[in-house]
Amino acid sequence: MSGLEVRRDGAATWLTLNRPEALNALDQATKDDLVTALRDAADDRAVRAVALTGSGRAFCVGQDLRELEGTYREGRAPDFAGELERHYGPICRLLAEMPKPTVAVLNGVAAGAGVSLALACDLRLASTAARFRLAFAAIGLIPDAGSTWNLPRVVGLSRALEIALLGDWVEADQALQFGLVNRVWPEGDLERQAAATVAALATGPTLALARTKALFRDHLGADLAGALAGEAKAQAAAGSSRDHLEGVTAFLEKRPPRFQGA
Ligand code: T3D
Repeated sequence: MSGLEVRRDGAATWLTLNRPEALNALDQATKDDLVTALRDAADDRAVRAVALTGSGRAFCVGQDLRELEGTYREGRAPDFAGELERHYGPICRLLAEMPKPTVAVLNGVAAGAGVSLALACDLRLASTAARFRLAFAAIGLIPDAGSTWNLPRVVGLSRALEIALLGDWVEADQALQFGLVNRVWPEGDLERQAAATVAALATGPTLALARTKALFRDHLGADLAGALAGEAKAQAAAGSSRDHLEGVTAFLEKRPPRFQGA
């Protein structure tokens, strides 16, 4: 059985981590499949939004620690840097940089690199069953898979240090208060509400949404002049898209727009 299920729903691709017996811990095969599925989704122009979720009671508990322990038992040292370059780096970059919205649908517990994956997405939608623990310090590691970059940007430096150094659980309501997640729904409502949100993104003006996410990320490190120049360049491109024309026409005709993503 594959550790990753890939499913199309209209113009959205849903990726479901599917090792519920190990709380969707990431083993080599699952990470390989995830890199491939994300590359495919990034390259396929017909895919206009990507959702990442988990099966069972967890979203993802990060690195498969049994696999890591197996390495030690064989008398080998794990190649942490190589592993980050091969899997975690590409996964996080694809989620953050692909030219379409990415959404983590947090159905349950997220720990370690599972939190990092959620942070790499553009949006995080959670159920009341979701809870978060960075968990790296508990096994003597530093937070990786992009979380030292993403977490302070998402919740601010002080909260990020609190979450990383103290290693406390962050419950769903607290995560919402911290800005760690964007929405929280009762457990039974997550599937329907998240599907509606992802479908809305997948039928949106994809080029404009792609440029928006790229500009927000790029401009975190830019000065005002650089941001204004970046906006001018991107707006020239968005303004010549068919979806821009459709948006204006739909407004004037008092009807919902039918965006094609081009
Ligand atoms: O290569 C690199 O670059 C290294 C990168 C590392 C990045 C990381 O992600 S480090 C952080 C790894 N994650 C963790 O440390 C979390 C470990 N898990 C837990 O602390 C607990 O499982 C939870 C608090 C998340 C949930 O607890 P609970 O009591 O609800 O469930 P459980 O009984 O602990 O887990 C259920 C099963 O899932 C269990 O299997 P079993 O005993 O029934 O056969 C457990 O071993 C398994 N499981 C949970 N987490 C992992 C795991 N198996 C492998 N790897 C895991 N990370």
